[in-house]
Amino acid sequence: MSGRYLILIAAAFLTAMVVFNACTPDDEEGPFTVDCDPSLENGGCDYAEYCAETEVLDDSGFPTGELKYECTLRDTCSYEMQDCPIGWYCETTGYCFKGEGPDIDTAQPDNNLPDNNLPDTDTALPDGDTDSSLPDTTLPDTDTDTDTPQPDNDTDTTQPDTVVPDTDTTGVLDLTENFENGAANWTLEGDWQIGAPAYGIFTTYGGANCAGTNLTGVYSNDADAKLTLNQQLSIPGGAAEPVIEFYAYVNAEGSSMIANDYVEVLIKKSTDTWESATKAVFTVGPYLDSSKTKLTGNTNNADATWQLYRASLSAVKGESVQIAFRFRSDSSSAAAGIYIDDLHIH
Ligand SMILES: [Ca+2]
Ligand SMILES: [Ca+2]
Repeated sequence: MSGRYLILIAAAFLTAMVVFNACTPDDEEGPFTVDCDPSLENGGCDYAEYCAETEVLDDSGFPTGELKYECTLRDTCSYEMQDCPIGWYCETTGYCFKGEGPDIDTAQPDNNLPDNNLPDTDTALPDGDTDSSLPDTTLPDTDTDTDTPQPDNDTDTTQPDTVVPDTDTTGVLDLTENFENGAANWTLEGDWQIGAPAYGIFTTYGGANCAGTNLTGVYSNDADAKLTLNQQLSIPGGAAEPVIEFYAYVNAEGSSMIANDYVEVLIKKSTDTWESATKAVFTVGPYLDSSKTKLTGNTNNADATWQLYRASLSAVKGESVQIAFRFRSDSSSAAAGIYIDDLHIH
């Protein structure tokens, strides 16, 4: 290559350098000005700053479509108020950070609902929603309390119970009657009396009083008389078996084969008459006829003790019923009678 060519090449190179430099934007104004790097943690900015993304404007103030990143001071905020712009949350340091923020509620598991940047304040409610500003529409109630007066067994009183039906009726019924308050709760017909027995067994099962078919002598012939509990009973409809149980002294003409004189327990639904009422069938009790519905026998008084009798009320589950002890006797051969104490319906 000759010296002339070398000079020409050098001249062309210098010319190109001048032109190139003239067209290169300087670092302060150019579209690729990078004060921070968004790929770095916090863009490489100070803690009180964030790596802001802005569009580069041209000399006339119009967006060029190019982006630049600059460390920018964060907004200050109140952690309690969470007063950052939408899409930002207030850190405990008092600076706004982008995002939804951590779940502030440590007492409840997060049910995957977004926190909406609001601090969660519910720590006592059983709903699984950590964001107290959102209604609980996701999680079923899981409370298992046994309150029964309310149709809703939800312990969370701020929300309607729309998920779990109330099947909890256990414990509604727990009636105990020891007859110590006299006849306040009862309607007595015929031979029925409440008081201290002065005949037959001469003692109560407990306390001073019991109920009985004439407490001072033998019962009447041709009797048909009820001892009726005045109140209506709501028999639970749940899984538990409702029962009626009581202690009785039995001394009445009859046997397992035939009940000449007897007491039966009638369970009357609102649609029944006393004649059509259900008769309790006893599973426990020594002096019963073969139908297990009539207390009778022991006229020789060989067993002068109080004995437990028990019958299921499952046949009237979920019903409102009234209970009566019905005493009937035939036309002859009376005896000491049938006494009742410590009635328990549950
Ligand atoms: Ca008693
Ligand atoms: Ca008789």
